[in-house]
Amino acid sequence: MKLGIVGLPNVGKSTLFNSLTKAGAQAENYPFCTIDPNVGIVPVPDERIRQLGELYHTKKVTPAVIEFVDIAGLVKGASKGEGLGNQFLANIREVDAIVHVVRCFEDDNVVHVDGSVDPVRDIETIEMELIFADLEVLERRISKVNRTARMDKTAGKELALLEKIKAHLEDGKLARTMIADGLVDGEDDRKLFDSYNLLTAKPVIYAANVSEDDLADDGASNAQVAQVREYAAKNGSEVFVICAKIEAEISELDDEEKAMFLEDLGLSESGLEKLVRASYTTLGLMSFLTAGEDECRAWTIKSGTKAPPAAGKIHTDFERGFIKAEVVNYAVLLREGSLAAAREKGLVGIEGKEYVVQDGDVILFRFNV
Ligand SMILES: Nc1nc2c(ncn2[C@@H]2O[C@H](COP(=O)(O)OP(=O)(O)O)[C@@H](O)[C@H]2O)c(=O)[nH]1
Ligand SMILES: [Mg+2]
Repeated sequence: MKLGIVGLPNVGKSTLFNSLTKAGAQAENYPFCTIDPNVGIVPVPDERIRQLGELYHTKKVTPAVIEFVDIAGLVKGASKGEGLGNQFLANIREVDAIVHVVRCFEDDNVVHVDGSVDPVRDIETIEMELIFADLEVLERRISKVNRTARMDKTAGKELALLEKIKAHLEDGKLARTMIADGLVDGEDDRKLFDSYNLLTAKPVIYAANVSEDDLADDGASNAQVAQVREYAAKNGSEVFVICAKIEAEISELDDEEKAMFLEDLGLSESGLEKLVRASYTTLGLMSFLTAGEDECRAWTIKSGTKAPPAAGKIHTDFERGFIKAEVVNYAVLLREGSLAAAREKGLVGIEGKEYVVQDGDVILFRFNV
């Protein structure tokens, strides 16, 4: 899963990105690497695999990971090539979801590109650029389909869809609200819609970057956060409140110091943990687990995934030769102390191809290739 961090300049994107990746680097021996300075692999904090690791005295505990990309250069006019313009837009096309950082903190030392703090105006500035970029994609497609429309009946149908999306965007609306509003019907249209890979069709999580003082009550007393929440609710998106500056400080601490620091601030979790949770819900994701002496590991899947494709996450052979899955909830396994003990009590399910994997399932796949 790949998340792109976007927003106007000076809103705290890099501060957030750096603290996310640095926190990742510190988390024990979790795999962490920086592919390039703007891409970081961040482990998904998961208490469950740590506990399973203890139970199994496992050699290696491997969390699920999220890839974050710090996408700089989005300014007014980006879709027309201003700033890093097109390069920036190409980077966004590759991500599964967008974390849109909006400035909700006052600080005279940090210049705002538009002179004042106004989160909804800022969101609209960015989303307008994304809409413009999508309109270009649509127009290119429309002229291509137009050329074949006379010979090809399905082209006429696609043209109607393209014009419908175009009109929606020209109204200043985001493509993803078409899905929510039921404006794309039928499997064929949905497939086409997805194939355009529109920027404004991607799920968005708004990260309201507040000052330290607004953190404890989750931004409840900050009027600007309320505006962001109202805006996000209209297009069915999540908001999470963060203080990038505090995250940067937290990322310097070890686990014990971190726990004390968070408690002092009246918080139960760090911004990273909140962000991971928000992105999981937004994308409809969850984790299943594998456990053993060699490795305890979390694997990310979409909610509703059946056992064979889940097995395929581990290895294609597991999916191809799938026979059955032995499944036990992680908490049950921890309580019983071993898989054998859980089996004896009949607490391990033997599941077939139609089994829908649940969050927190510990699974042993049986396969034959
Ligand atoms: N007061 C305050 N300053 C922040 C916060 N987050 C970032 N900044 C400052 O804002 C400036 C721009 O931050 P940066 O992360 O580089 O912004 P980017 O352009 O969006 O990547 C830097 O001087 C940061 O120290 C915050 O939560 N509170
Ligand atoms: Mg930056």
